[in-house]
Amino acid sequence: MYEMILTETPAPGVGLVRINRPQALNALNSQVSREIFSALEAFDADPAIGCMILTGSDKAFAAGADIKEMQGIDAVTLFAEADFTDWSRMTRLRKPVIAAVSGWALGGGCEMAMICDMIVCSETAKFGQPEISIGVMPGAGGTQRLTRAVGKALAMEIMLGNRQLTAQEALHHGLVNHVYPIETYLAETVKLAEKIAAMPGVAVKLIKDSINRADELSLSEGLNYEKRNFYLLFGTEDKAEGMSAFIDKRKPAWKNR
Ligand code: DAK
Repeated sequence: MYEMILTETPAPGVGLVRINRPQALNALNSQVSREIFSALEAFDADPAIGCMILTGSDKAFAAGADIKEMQGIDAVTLFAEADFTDWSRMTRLRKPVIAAVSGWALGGGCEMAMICDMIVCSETAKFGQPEISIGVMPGAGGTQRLTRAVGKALAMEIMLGNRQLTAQEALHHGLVNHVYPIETYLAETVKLAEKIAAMPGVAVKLIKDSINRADELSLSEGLNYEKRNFYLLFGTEDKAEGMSAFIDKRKPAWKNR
């Protein structure tokens, strides 16, 4: 069904998408991007899945959008070509996505990791936005998401000076959640995803939704938005089950409803 990605469910409730274009360091051409978005959307719609992982190989998460494909594209084609430009498909996923990054996460690779809700990486991970060195600039969120993550001064240096961040620097500046040895980063990501997948599903979606609003709304609008999502959860079976289980001193059995 897919040619440039692999999918699997490595643990209960966890859907994993692996970018598999090793000859080009997982460069994201329009077919790879389309396959990634479709596979994530399929997991998002699957009631058996509660959390997703997007990963690449140990050598490269993704070395950016495909420069060989972009070389032949003009501005009007780019504007009209939804497959290449519509990365917002990823922002519409309702279940959490964790990027498991090892090796290169450059340009669109770094941007795709940042669209995910969390990033776990190996000690070999290298994050950067080198678009300026090929005469362009980030176009899938780099100037916005990286700046929010690491602050203006460092973001300027990364994007204007083509500075790369090591895994430890990325951890220090709040871009990633965890750094693990290359042998274990993926297994650790699966453990985290499995833990999230075992949580009540409606609450998971509404928490993700509310946190992502924090970047978009004023504090008072955000607090109002949060409150409405909180109220909504009082209509779920999982709210009744969670509170009863606490009082009965037993483990809750979530229905994700
Ligand atoms: N595109 C195409 N091919 C790539 C590639 C890329 N980004 N990165 C690597 N490759 C290919 C190389 O051409 C080479 O292929 P062959 O020559 O063997 O056929 C193979 O992968 C191995 O690469 P290298 O021989 O270069 O490997 P090295 O270990 O020497 O170097 C490297 C690794 C990652 C430092 C180097 O490959 C490199 O600098 N790659 C380019 C990194 C880069 O500039 N990335 C940013 C691209 S611009 C948007 C969405 C996305 C974007 C923009 C808008 N919208 C939704 C609007 C994103 C733009 C970008 O990412």
